[in-house]
This record gives sequence, C-alpha cells and structure tokens, in this order.
Amino acid sequence: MGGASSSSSSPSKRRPKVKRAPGYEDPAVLAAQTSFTVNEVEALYELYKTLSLSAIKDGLIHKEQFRLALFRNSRGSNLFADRVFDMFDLKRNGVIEFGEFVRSLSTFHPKASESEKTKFAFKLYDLRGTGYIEKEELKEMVLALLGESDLSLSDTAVEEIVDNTFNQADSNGDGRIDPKEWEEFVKKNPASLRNMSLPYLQDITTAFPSFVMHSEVED
Ligand SMILES: [Ca+2]
Ligand SMILES: [Ca+2]
Repeated sequence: MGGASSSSSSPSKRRPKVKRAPGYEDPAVLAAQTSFTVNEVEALYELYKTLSLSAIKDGLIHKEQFRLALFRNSRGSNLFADRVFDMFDLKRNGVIEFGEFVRSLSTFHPKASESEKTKFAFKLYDLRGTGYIEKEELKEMVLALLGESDLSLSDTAVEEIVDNTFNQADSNGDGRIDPKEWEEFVKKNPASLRNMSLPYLQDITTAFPSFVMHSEVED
C-alpha cells in the first residue's frame, strides 16, 4: 500500500558548497521517500529556513516557532500542536531538523495514503503511547482541538462526542480503541482524517502557504 508516487530515480549527488541548515538532506532523496516532488522539497526548504531562522536563529525549528507557523493561535501550550510537534521530532531531541520536517509533513500531503494518515492520527490520539486510544485521551484531544477553533462546546456535548465515537469505534467493547478498530472507524468516518490533510502542500511551489492548520472536530 502507500501511494508513493515519486519516481525512484537514484538520488543525484549534487552537493553545493553552500552552508546548509542542520539536518539538511538531498531533496532528491527526500522526494523519493515522501509524497513530495523535488520542487516541493526545495520549496519546503525555503519555508524551513524562514521558520528556523525566526526567533531562535539556530537553523532548527523549536516548539514555539512550530506553533506559530502551523497553528493560528500561538497562545500558551496547545496539546494538539504539542503532540504534532513531538511526532515530527523523530529524534526526540526537542527540535525539528529539515529531514524530520519534510518526512513528517509528507503525511499531511493530500497525496499521502489514507493508511499513512490513519496511522499518524492513531499515534496522535494515543497520548500515553499505550497502543490504544482510551476515552480520556480522546476527550483531551477533542478539548484541545476545540481550544484551537472558535467553537465552544459544553462538557456534556464533549462527552457525547467521545461516547458516540466509542460506540462506533470500540467494536469489541473493551473500553479502548485498538489500531484495527481505529482503521475501521476511519474508513466509515473519513471526516476524522480531515486534520490530516493540508491542501496547500500540493501546491507549495507556487503558493507560499499561510501555514494555518484548520482544526475541525469530527462528528
Ligand atoms: Ca493510550
Ligand atoms: Ca476495543
């Protein structure tokens, strides 16, 4: 599976003697491993440089810069933004390098496979990394997503969203959602992956993104 549509041409060996950002990788290699074309990776590099050289100018993306860039609201901490950051930070060293940036962002490409998006979303919701999505985790995420949007819902309404999701998703009724149940749920409710696609990524070479992640809550 996986709709890797990039050509498998061997990576070119061009290494200009220009100082690169830390974690710089050959665009051809990154394009071969992700949903992006070489041109898109090069456009992402420009974006990366802009982001990584704002505020803390060390060529790396820190959590605050990430939040500012990808999310409308930079106020305080946001569980959803922080989760996404942690998942982008593949090396788990608190900063995002160029390679991590491109590989992770690839999941949000409209051309990335459903199964890739489904897996990413599962990990996103499995806050404690137990391998299951528990009710409290889903509730926390729903609240975080609401915090990002302008919607405000009563606690009862939030509970209802969580309960409805579990009624549908937890097919073996053990009170938690396993990866298989999640996969089935997402198939029946494609809207739950709405957050997993950023349409402008497809067009990043022409339209410099306003880099806003639209938070919407599945219903
Ligand atoms: Ca869990
Ligand atoms: Ca279950």
